[in-house]
Amino acid sequence: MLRPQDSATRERRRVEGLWLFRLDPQARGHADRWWRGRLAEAREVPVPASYNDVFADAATRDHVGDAWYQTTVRVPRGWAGQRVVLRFDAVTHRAVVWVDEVEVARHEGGYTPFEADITEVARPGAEIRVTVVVNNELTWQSVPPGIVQDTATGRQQIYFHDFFNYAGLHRPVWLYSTPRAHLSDVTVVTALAGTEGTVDYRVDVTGGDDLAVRAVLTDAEGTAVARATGTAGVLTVADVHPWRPGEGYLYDLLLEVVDGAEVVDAYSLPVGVRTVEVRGTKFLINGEPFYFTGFGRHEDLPVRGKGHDDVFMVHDFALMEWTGANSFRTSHYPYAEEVLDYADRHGFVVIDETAAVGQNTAIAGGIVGGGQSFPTFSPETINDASREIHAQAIRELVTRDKNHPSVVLWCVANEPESTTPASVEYFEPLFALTRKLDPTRPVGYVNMLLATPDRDLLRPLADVIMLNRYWGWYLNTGDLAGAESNWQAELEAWAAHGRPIIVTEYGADTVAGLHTVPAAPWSEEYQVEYLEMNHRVFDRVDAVVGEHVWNFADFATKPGIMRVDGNKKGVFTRDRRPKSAAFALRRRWHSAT
Ligand code: BDP
Repeated sequence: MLRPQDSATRERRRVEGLWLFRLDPQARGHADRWWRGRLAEAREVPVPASYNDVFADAATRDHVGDAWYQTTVRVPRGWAGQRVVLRFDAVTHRAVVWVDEVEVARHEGGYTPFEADITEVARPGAEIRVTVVVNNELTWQSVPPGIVQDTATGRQQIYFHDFFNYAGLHRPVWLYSTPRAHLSDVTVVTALAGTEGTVDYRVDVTGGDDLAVRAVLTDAEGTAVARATGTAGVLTVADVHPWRPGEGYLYDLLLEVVDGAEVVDAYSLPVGVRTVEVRGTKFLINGEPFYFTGFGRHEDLPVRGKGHDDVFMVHDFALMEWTGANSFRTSHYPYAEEVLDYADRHGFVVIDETAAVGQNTAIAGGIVGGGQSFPTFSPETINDASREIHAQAIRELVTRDKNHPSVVLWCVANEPESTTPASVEYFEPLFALTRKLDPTRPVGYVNMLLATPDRDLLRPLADVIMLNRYWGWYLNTGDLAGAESNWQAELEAWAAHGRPIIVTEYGADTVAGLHTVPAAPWSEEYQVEYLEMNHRVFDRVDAVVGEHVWNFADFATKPGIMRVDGNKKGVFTRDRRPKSAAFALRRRWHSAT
């Protein structure tokens, strides 16, 4: 599915602003067919945004179930004869969409796009009514998982991950046109050999099998550097300017479907020419060892929740650059495509993660899960049906992000159970699927601290070892000397496997403005000393090829006795003010590069 764009043959418009909005706590909307007319008893809600925090009542914030959105939009008259498509970049966690009285789309999964060809129901020049029902329930058969409980006081959502279960129309909604015969997919794979680069391209054309395709690659100065024809081909670039970390050099690949002299459809794709490879304990980009500095992050903002916001996107990148970060992980779900485009253009390196977080009842069954215990993988909990939903999420992630040069590594799950034969059985096909979908990038999962090197069983499936470790925080709390020696011993055990290691999380909750002498947990001084201890350990273990601090900024979580107004492991506060740790990281990361 190609991202909408304006081209010589395509147009798009954003369907944003204030939509009508109504919660459906009694789940009546489907039976009463709320899509059949103007949504009654509706409030206004901004799109894109999470709905949870924009109002002032707990019923909206904590709503479990369906929420209805509705707007009207006029289909441009000039689109007559074109294909008309309605696309949602992300609706969390699932959606059904109607145009007027016709159901046009259903989608499971909160962080990847879906669309509907609405040509038959959208008459150019006419206004259409778009109704969306958003459901935010997490069950054993969703990614991420959860449990919905009916209690005497209402429905409650239990979930096993450490960030607030925001819901809504989180990213842009588009109405766009394409010609009837159109490009429907593009895949590029790039390679480097000395000063020469190659771009292998493959396109799908729908509705025009007999039409020809031509491809032109243009450099950043606007000079055409290679041309080819056909639905697949190789473009060779002499004296190639590679995409590399810190320098997001992009070519433009213009693809045209042609009928003789007539251009039937045109689509252009930014292309970064680079390679990625794991060799021994090294992670190579363009054949050179790469060391990841940066953060695990969240799409999380005051009031907007997980709503995409260009202002904060640019600001967050600026702050990451200021600290000397060269990379980040899309913890714990695929981020907005705007973020990946920005990373492409600015030479940021991205570990791209699915929304599979919380597939681990060893963590969930304790404090997080309200004291109940369940097997993680079983016919009654995470089962074959869940795995199929997880597989679909991987398909949608790879399909969406395969052409981004910034993406160098797929992460299939964060901290899943990884110590049981059931976990191997669950994950083996998912690793195989990811590799089949994209043979060009390494694949991994993020290991959690209970799955020590002697107990973890998933490592042989992964190309890279990714570890979340909290020595000095959850373990050896307040005892950095003890933490240092335990951490060193554990990392050496992992290093013995001869794979690159990225420490994908290390962090300490820190209340901005809390200062102590000597350094004590929750103070800014402790966060700094905690990070310095970690860095001493990393610098002593050659196989460590990356450090991502948890977290870039403080973020919202569900309420709990482990959290004070959310998770405070941010190097920046939720409103992006630096804690002392930000300056310490800046000193280390700028001197390293
Ligand atoms: C890790 C999780 C992350 C949490 C973090 C923490 O991957 O989502 O927020 O711990 O406890 O286990 O701060």
